[in-house]
Amino acid sequence: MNITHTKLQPFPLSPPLNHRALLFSSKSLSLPRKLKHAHVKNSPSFASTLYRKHTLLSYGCSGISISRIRSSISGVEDEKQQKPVLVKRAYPFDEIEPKWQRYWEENRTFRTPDDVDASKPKYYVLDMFPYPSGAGLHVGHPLGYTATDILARFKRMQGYNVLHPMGWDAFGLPAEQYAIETGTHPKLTTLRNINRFTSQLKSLGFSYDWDREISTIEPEYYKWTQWIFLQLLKRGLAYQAEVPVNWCPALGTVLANEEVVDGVSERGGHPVIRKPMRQWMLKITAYADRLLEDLDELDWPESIKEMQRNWIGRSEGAEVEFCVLDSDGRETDMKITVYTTRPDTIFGATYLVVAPEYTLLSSIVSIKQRESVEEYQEIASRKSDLERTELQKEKTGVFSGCYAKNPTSGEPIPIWVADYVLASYGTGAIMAVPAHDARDHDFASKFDIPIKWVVTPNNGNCIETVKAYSGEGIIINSSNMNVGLDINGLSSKEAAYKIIEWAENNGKGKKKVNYKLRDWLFSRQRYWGEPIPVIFLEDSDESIPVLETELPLTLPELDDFTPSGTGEPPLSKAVFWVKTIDPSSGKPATRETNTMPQWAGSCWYYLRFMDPKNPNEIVDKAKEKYWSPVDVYVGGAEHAVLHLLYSRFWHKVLYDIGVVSTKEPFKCVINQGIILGEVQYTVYKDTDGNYISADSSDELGEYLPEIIPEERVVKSGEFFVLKENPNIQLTARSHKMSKSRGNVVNPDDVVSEFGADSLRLYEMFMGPFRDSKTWNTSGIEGVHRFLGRTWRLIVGSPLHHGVFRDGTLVTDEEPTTEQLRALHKCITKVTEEIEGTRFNTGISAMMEFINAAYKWDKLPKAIIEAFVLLLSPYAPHMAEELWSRLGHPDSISYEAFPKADPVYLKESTIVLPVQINGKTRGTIEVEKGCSEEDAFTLASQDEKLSKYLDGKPIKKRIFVPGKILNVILDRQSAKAGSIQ
Ligand code: ANZ
Repeated sequence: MNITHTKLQPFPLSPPLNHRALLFSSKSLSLPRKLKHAHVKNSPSFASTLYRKHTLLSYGCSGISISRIRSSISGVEDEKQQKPVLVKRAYPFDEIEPKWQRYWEENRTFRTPDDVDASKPKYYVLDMFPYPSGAGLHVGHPLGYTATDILARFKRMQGYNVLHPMGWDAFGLPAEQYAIETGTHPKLTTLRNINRFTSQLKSLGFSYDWDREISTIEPEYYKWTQWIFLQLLKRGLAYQAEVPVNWCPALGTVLANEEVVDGVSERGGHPVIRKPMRQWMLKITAYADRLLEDLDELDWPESIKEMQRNWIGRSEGAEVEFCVLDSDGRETDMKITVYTTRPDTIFGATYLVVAPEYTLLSSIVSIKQRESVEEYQEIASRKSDLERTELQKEKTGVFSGCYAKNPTSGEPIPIWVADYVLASYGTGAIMAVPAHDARDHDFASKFDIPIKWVVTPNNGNCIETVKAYSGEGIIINSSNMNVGLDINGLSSKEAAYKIIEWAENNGKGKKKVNYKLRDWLFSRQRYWGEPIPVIFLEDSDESIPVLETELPLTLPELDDFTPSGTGEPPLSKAVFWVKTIDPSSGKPATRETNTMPQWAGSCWYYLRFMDPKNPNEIVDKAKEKYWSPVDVYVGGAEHAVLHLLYSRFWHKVLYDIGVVSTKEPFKCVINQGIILGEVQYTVYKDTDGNYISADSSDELGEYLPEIIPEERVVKSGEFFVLKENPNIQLTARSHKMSKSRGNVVNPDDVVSEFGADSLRLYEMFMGPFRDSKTWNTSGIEGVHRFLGRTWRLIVGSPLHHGVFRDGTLVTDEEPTTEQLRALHKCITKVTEEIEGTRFNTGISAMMEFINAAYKWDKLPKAIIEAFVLLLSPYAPHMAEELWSRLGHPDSISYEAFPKADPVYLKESTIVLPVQINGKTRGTIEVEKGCSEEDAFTLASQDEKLSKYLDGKPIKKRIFVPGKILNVILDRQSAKAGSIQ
């Protein structure tokens, strides 16, 4: 959505400009003073930018909209002097912002020195670094980035050494897909996108230390990603396995999960099947317990911690062996081991189920059933795990033709094949207890398998219902003295314990802990990723790690990025690169052609920022010790599980090998809320074109929706209605911003219209940082007005030709108590709200301050300087400019953040109304507990009140402490006195 539409008029009172008049009158304009000044300053680039802007403006060139010009018209200083009026601006953000961005860049203001002064406290504040997509920055990005920038600037001003870096998660699928379609090398596309992102980020004034910029695609960086892989390999934490992948025969390629939608390829809609292929796996499961336990210590949102706990999914139960029977019902040597969390229900296991991929399946299936089993396996191979479990309403399965013996009851039970059992969890086989497990109940009911009740609720009620009873309780129907087992009457817990003990004593099973967490599938059949540093000997296929000294193993150049068609990754086409020699044996070998997943580079980038250019080590020990852990890590909730879990896993491995000094990488994680598109109002019409009120039908889908502009909408009570017909209710909804809906807001447009400070402020002011919020253009106008008011308070209104004068309006006066009170209240609030990441309420406090300051006659420098310091983390460009106009030669960025003085926070005085003969004649400021006598003395000294009191006889005084002083004059004696 292009936001340069006519709705944007922050100053609706200004007369609309006539475009032609503007074109005409502007040509005669001389250069603005600022522009001349720029020449004097020997700053040709600045001057030329201004000159370009000036001319664009003068000639009404495209690129600057009328609304932009309108929006910059503001309080005119002298109406009479208006001719020829061109442009009066709210404040000159378009000059200030590039000026200070250039200043920061030239002075490397935000560089964190390489050698840190360890005597100072540190603060490491990190954004989840972006994937530089072709779409450029989205308004969602600056939400988190502004918050971290405020924190970084605030902490710098509080004397911390701040590490606030930015980099690029630059390997990824879109660049590769684009390469396949257009032949453009992914590196080119990626670098182009990085450049665009960089200039966009710079235009927002973020205080990143750009000297530390890293990109995961640079060999100097991925050298260390590969190094970590080798450390994992050395410790047995990286291994190879045959794992099912999404294979698309039509495209001849393996697809990532996100490229498969409803069982077909996203591109082309071709069927996708699950096919086992050799893959690299990382043994994250070896760290499952630690990943779980250490969550407790983290200052992370509870919701994320819970998601990680569920993802790890620790489950305690038992493995129990069931003996397979031959066709005559005799025990064979074959055993099926099941995993169960309810060993107490084992007497109720009336059948077994194995997953379609169960390895022993082909040896147990009967000849008669073979064909149907194979058919079933083929169908199941096309389904994802999610489709087989959560999404599958109707259970499916096929009898294997074979039986096993329930080891406790001794009864033969059928073995079924069903896809609701996953090969990848537990043992890939289950004992099915239809009376007490809902899935088994559905299945048994459908296939007419006996249901045996073995648990009753504690109250002993009859439980034979149409549904499974899955709770715990008292065991029934569970005794077989032939095997020495009687668990009847025991509680579920006691029974489970007894069954495990029995199984262990009889060699039939053992206690077992399982995790939902799977080992991490680490291979991708892709070009645009880090090469995996392993070679295979041609004669034996033995895998050999590349020597650490040979890293980085660089990605070879390729012209053809299309899949090979055989499932071999695109890298296999780089024959010159694939063929190699094993340096230790001299034997011919081939390189691994799978690459690493995108997660790899983002797993550890926070470490490299601490020491980004170190060629010899992943990170210098002392630097790591100083900067670790990341103090605040801000990003989207979509990374709650995978990225954050993978990083924690690698970090723990690095901790075990002594590379890092902390057990956890990120002390505090904060998720910013998402920004939804502007509210869309929809009105509905029937086929004859008549409006239908949204409340008159439950089936609005049957009518024709029409999106209408806000101008045609008015609020009526809780609802929105058509302005022209208030009987017609509308629907008002915010949607996720997306290209297809056309509701994407481009931050560049907002910056050119209102300036970066306004965008920063608006994103922080939209609502609580962690909540979802709806974009609203008039909201930006509001904060932009606040900034304009702040500017005009301190600098004054523009001169008639639209230029603001130099310097400020501040005076050297001593601040009054009232002013100090307003300031220190503001300091307290802004400080507390930044610390609590409640940025929106911090802004409200500054707005209150500006409102109060507009009532003052004088603006003491001390007060205004302190306010500018408070404003600087939020609106750094304006703050720098004001700071410099206040006479400071250096950047505001390292000035001390103001501290509130408690003296001014105490509400120690009150304003007391004073009445004379019952009529309020004025007020006095008194101490809270002030006595009647003191109040009266103050009233008599007050300039205004003394006129009424001077020398007059007083009949009585009525004093209500803290509320009022009423002085009743003695009129009689006054009259008598006058006669005398
Ligand atoms: C018998 C039983 C009786 C079960 C009962 C549950 C309730 P969690 O907690 O998720 O670990 N199961 C085991 N392996 C499976 C697999 N590969 N695919 C699908 N289901 C599997 O769940 C463990 C329970 O899920 C196990 O306990 C097993 O069913 C099933 F009243 O065994 B139970």
